[in-house]
Amino acid sequence: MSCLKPEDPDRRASKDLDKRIAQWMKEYDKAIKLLLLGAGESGKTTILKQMRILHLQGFSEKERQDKVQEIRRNVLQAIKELTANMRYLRPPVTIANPENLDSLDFIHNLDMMDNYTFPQEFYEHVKKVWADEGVQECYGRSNEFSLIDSAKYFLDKIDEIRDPDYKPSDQDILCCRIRTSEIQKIEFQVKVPKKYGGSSQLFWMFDVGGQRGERRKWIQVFDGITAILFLVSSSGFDMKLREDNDKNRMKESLELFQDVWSSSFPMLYFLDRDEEEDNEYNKARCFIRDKFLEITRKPPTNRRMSTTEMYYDLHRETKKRDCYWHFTTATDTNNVKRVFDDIHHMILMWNIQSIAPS
Ligand SMILES: Nc1nc2c(ncn2[C@@H]2O[C@H](COP(=O)(O)OP(=O)(O)O)[C@@H](O)[C@H]2O)c(=O)[nH]1
Ligand SMILES: [Mg+2]
Repeated sequence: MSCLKPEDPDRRASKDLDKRIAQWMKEYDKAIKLLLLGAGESGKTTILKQMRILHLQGFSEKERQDKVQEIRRNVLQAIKELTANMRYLRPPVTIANPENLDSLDFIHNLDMMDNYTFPQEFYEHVKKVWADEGVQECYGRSNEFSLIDSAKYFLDKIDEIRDPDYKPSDQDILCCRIRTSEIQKIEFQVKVPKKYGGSSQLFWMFDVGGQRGERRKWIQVFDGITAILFLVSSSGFDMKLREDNDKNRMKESLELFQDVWSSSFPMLYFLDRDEEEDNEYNKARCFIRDKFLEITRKPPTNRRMSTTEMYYDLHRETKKRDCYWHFTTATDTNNVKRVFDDIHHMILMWNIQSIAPS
């Protein structure tokens, strides 16, 4: 006669949990969908490029070749924006060395043509103008007008960029700004640490145009999003929007964050960007962080993003919202890797919590 021992309740619970984890691991193959949001020029496309460097094969020779013209166009845009704004500053600045006036004229007369061929003469003029003390003073006040972030980065390396055999580095590609107006999606696999079951996890990351006119497109990718990565440029607190010169960038970003926060998405990361260790800058970015965190602590408001109300209501019932923030530099691959590892870890923890017996 055999005697069946009643099963120890703890063992049973543990077995149940194993089963649920196994089930979860099956589900787990499904993609984790991350949506990058933030105002224009907050670093969304840069983060997407970092994912390609970190989790895919980076950029091919052909892509590098294609970026050459775009980087040269960034040089042209930077020098045009700088020199065009000198006279509009209050008080205005003028060119310091009159010998550079011809070069200034040359730049003023250039159009932002797509097919401009960038003769060597172009670089000579740009170099002279960029070195001019008046232009440098204007650069020092570039928070007073719209200037592409990587202006100094590219203008300082003009000798490399003018080389007919110039091959952009990863950093050059990260710093190259092109306006994104379509939704872009990349897929990549990330290794899961052994303690969480090993194997790998599929991620989808979406990048959408951040400028105002493009926001209605966001709705197309909202469905099934795991988390939103919201980017805020910490250099934007004293800058105006490129698309609306009366609007402060941080204010715009706060309003957008408020909208996204009201949307009740399951999890929300707030990334902030910065690279300077300077104490004053540190204080400024903490101030910015606190402004955004204040929004997350307010009781929910009825402010919503138009047509998605029903969707939001659905999620409000069932999903828990968290908000985590990081200071990060989107152009720094190691920094982004650390932040992304953190995000991945949080998602794993979040999934484990959602399957744990209550
Ligand atoms: N200095 C600095 N520049 C950045 C950072 N993140 C992005 N940029 C630059 O800012 C510009 C706009 O970034 P982009 O990713 O195109 O912004 P998006 O409009 O949100 O997609 C690009 O030239 C980037 O190289 C950052 O953390 N620090
Ligand atoms: Mg973009």
